[in-house]
Amino acid sequence: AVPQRIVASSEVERSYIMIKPDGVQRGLVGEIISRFEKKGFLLKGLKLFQCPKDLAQEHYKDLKDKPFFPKLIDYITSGPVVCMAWEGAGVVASARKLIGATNPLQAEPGTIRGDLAVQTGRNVVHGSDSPDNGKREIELWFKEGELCQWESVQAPWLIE
Ligand code: IDP
Ligand code: MG
Repeated sequence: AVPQRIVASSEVERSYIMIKPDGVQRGLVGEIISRFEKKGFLLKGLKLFQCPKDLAQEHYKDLKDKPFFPKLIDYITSGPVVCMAWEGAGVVASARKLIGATNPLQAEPGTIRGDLAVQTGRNVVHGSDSPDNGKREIELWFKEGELCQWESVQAPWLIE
């Protein structure tokens, strides 16, 4: 395999991870970020952001016909969210594992939702469900120039 650090950034897998308004209100920002940091993925973008309604609707457009859609949009726009772009081979599937099942009561202990939440409608964090959606969502939530090009000093100790 080609070492990750010499792959052009556009080819590197990225996931859009977002701490939802309940995670921010409950003081879980540091805890949630640290799970991804400790795992060894690379943080490429980070901001606290009050999401407008149209952006929330676009982000969740695949769910627009679900009965809970209006409540979901109210929830996501109810307070600031923390928007993040995380990078690394396999980051999308791995982040979904770290996050746990959509319903926090079914999420395994040790996962973010399994440890920190009790209801689907307040499940504290979002993670992209495919590399294509990771790219789409990062382009949706971040503007040109908001991502940083950098390399962690840990890289040689994480990737052989
Ligand atoms: P995911 O966040 O685990 O990918 P999705 O099915 O993509 O789950 O749903 C997106 C979000 O919509 C969920 O994280 C949750 O906040 C909300 N949601 C999904 N299903 C329900 C439901 O049955 N009731 C209320 N909210 C829901
Ligand atoms: Mg989803």
